[in-house]
Amino acid sequence: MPEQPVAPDGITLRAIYRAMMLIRRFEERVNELYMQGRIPSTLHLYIGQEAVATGVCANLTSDDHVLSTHRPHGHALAKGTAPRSLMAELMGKATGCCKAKGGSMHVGDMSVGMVPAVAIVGGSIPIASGFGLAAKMQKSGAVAVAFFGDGATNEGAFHEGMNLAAVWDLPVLFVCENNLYAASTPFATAFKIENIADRAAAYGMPSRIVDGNDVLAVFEAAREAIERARGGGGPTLIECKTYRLCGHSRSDPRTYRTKEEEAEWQTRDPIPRLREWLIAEGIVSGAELDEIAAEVEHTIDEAIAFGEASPAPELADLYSDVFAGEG
Ligand SMILES: Cc1ncc(C[n+]2csc(CCOP(=O)(O)OP(=O)(O)O)c2C)c(N)n1
Ligand SMILES: [Mg+2]
Repeated sequence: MPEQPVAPDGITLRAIYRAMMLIRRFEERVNELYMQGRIPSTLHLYIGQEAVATGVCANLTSDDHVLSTHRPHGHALAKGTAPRSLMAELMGKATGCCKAKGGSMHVGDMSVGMVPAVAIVGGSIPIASGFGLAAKMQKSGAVAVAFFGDGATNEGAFHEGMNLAAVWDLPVLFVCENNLYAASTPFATAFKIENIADRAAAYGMPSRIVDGNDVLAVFEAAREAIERARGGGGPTLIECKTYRLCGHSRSDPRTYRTKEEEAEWQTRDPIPRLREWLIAEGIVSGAELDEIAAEVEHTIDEAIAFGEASPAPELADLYSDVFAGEG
């Protein structure tokens, strides 16, 4: 039996499977609720990319910080945000993780190190370097992780954030989720290079390319980079090659990609892939994985019931938690 990866807080392969299932089913249910008008605003779903958030965050503790994007639900859940408070936030309820002031694109929970997400493409990258600088100055031993898409690496903020982290040897992990599209723009029309990881050399930073649909490959690459960062060895760029199996946001007809391409990536779906491997290696039985899935479903049912039963925010709280030192 292969050795089970064990993260700082004892996360095992079962927990990794559970985390991926939670993200997948949470978002599938959220999408249904959205279509029924029970969730306002808009949604950018993470379906297909679950192995990235899960594999990276399994190496983190709540003292480490995660910076996310307009597509943050998976990062938030993987970092330990409670499903019920995330669901309530998406529903715009006072019990939400940001008391309804965040909504889908700004979810976060500082108590678990999930910094409220930044929906400006590339915007989270220099902020991660700022968290890394704070950790270095405070000698806290914490790391900061920035998740971002391929499109973000063509923003100036990517250059600034990467360069500062490199010259100051900051404990930061830059995780590019290259899902081959920035909204409807295909990778090949926006890049003259094949691998975004190549850009790390321009900052004197090590890099890795991993199969972003293989959670164990992501886990191992992140573990190595995070160990180096914690030991004072500076930042790393990890490029995870992946694919979003859903549309970019609400009502995306996906005319910019072919049905054949989608079908091909469907065969590489990270969740059935892990399931089949766990069963084939005799690590976890199919029946036990089904039990995990049922337990996940129960957690989501409970989160939906909690969100729906929760009150809307009070008008009197409109300005609370908005300015430091007030409300
Ligand atoms: C600075 C900025 N420009 C444009 C947008 C609109 N926008 C939102 S998501 C997105 C595509 C981002 O692509 P990528 O970084 O590859 O992330 P993905 O959506 O693929 O996860 C764009 C252009 C934005 N939010 N911020
Ligand atoms: Mg993209």
